[in-house]
Formats: sequence, structure tokens, C-alpha cells
Amino acid sequence: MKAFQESVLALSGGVGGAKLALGLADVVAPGQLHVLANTGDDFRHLGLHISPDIDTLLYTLSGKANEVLGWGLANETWNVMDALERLRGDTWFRLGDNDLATHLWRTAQLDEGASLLQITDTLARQLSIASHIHPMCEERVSTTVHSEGGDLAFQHYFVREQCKPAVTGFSFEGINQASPNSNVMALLADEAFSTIVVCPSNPFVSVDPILQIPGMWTTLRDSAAPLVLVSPIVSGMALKGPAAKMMLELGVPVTAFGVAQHYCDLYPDLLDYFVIDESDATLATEIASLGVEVAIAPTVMKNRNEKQRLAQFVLDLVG
Ligand code: FO1
Repeated sequence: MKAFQESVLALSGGVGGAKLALGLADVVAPGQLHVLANTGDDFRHLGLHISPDIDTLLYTLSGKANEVLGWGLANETWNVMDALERLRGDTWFRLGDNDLATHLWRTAQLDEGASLLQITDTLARQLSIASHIHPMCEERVSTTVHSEGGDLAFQHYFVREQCKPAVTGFSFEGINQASPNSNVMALLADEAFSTIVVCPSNPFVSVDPILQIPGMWTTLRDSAAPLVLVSPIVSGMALKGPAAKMMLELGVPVTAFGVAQHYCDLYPDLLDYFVIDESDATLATEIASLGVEVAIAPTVMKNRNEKQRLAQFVLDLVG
């Protein structure tokens, strides 16, 4: 497989996004993949700053991810959690012994004044990752889930309450004071990217926090690089996570069309291509009526080869 020589920008959050990011890292020339990571899931827990979507990308792109859980590290041990349990501490958010080193180190670096950008760069280098992982911004942006039972911090909704509350909406605390990652904005200004890919992540809690940082989505729209979005909904289901359940609760059609409608309503003219799974081919005409070029491919990534195949399809689409 010949490496794709030009630079690619991928937007990713959560587990589904990281799968395509890995496929892109495999098919793009080393160092030419830039991943803009959601940090709306970040939170302070047990005195530690946790950046789940950045860590999912770090661990996935370095081949160290726990593929069963979809988060954290493979071959993990849980001695600290067990000891914390005996102390009646908070153990609902599972932090493995090796994963804890990442959170301890990141928190210490932040406390010494290092930026999230610098910390992420250092971690990526230590893990010998050629791709560039960019936090979406430096400022704290916290996703709040609004539900019938009240407001919930993202991790409380996602992990502690296991996504059970019916959602009524989302807000991103601090987002109006945030500025898009300066390195990525400089690369976009230089038209450094040949392609922009929105990975199949949850539209509401993984992609919207990135796009809604003031200046972000309009800069992506105005870039000469075509933007390709891969649907996270296949045959009316999310491959992982609560996206389908959220769509149902929000009254959005739980289909690839519902996803396209969400993005076209919020971000007019942002999407150049919308990739849907073969099983959703019948939706192509309806989605095209939104003014988006629809492409059809196998989008379920069950193994490394299928991640590479989808990545290659996306890049060939634009190429
Ligand atoms: N997700 C869970 O469902 N349960 C957990 O106990 C859990 C722990 C955890 C620890 C570190 C980390 O980086 C991610 C972790 N996640 C866990 C995933 C986390 O909730 C992310 O926000 C999701 O991946 C959604 O983006």
C-alpha cells in the first residue's frame, strides 16, 4: 500500500473516532496525520486531570489500547482501584495502575504550568507516535449533559450513570472563552492539509465540542481542503456508545440521514462528502438532497485491515 504523501487533518473523539484515526495513520505517510482531539470529556477526578479522548488516541495510535474495553491500556492491573475500594474511595471511574501514571504525570505537568498541547506532544513522542495529536483548545471546555433528571457532568452521565438518563440537550461550559488549537489553525491558514476527515464519532459529545469552539467550523469550511464526514450511525445503530440513544431522545431520526441533517443544520456548507455504510445505500438520495455528496462504503471497522480500507477509501474519494 503506497503511503498517501499529503497532510491530513482528522477530527476525533471517543472510541469510534480513534479506530479511523488508526486506519488513517496506517495509510498516510509518517508524520502527515494531524488529529484534532475532543477535550470536552476531560474532568478532574481524585485530584487528577483526566483527558479520556486524548488518551484513547495516544493508546490506540501506539498500539497499547485495551481493545476489549475501548479505553485505557491493554494488560492492565487494578491494584490501586482495589486498594481505593478498601478505603471506600471513588472507584466508579476505573483507572488502571499503568493508566494512572499518565494522569499523575499530566496533572503534575499542568501544575508546573505546561500546556495541554506540550503535554500531549511529549506523551505522543514518548509513545513513538509519528502522528500529531492536538487538543482542540488549551482552555477548559466541559461537556454538560442535560437530562430530564437534571444536568450531569459528562463522565457522570457516561460512566457513573451508564448513559441511562434520557438526554434533552448538551452544553459546553467555557467554550465561548476557548480558542481553536493555534498549531492547527496555522496549518489550516497555510492550506497544509489536502483532506479533512471527521471520524465516526458521536456528533453531540465528541464532534460538536470541537466544531463549536469560536472560529473552528467556519475555518474548516473555508479551507480549500475538502471535508469528508463518516457516519457514526450504521443501519440505525451506533457502533459503540450512546449516539443512537441520544438521537432517539432528541427526536432526531436515528439514521445516517439524521446525522447528515444535524451537521447540515448546524454547520451549513461544512460537509463536502458524507460517507455512509453499504447497508444504508437507500438513504443516499435523501441525504444528497441536503446538498452533500454521498459516498457509499463498508464503514464497519472490525479489524486493522478494515480500518485501513475505510481510510484509503476516504482519501481516494478526495484524491
Ligand atoms: N469508560 C467507561 O465506560 N467506564 C470507565 O470506568 C472508564 C474509565 C476510563 C479511564 C480512563 C480513560 O481515558 C477513559 C475511561 N473511560 C471509561 C472512557 C471515558 O468515559 C471516555 O470519555 C469515553 O471514551 C467517551 O469518550
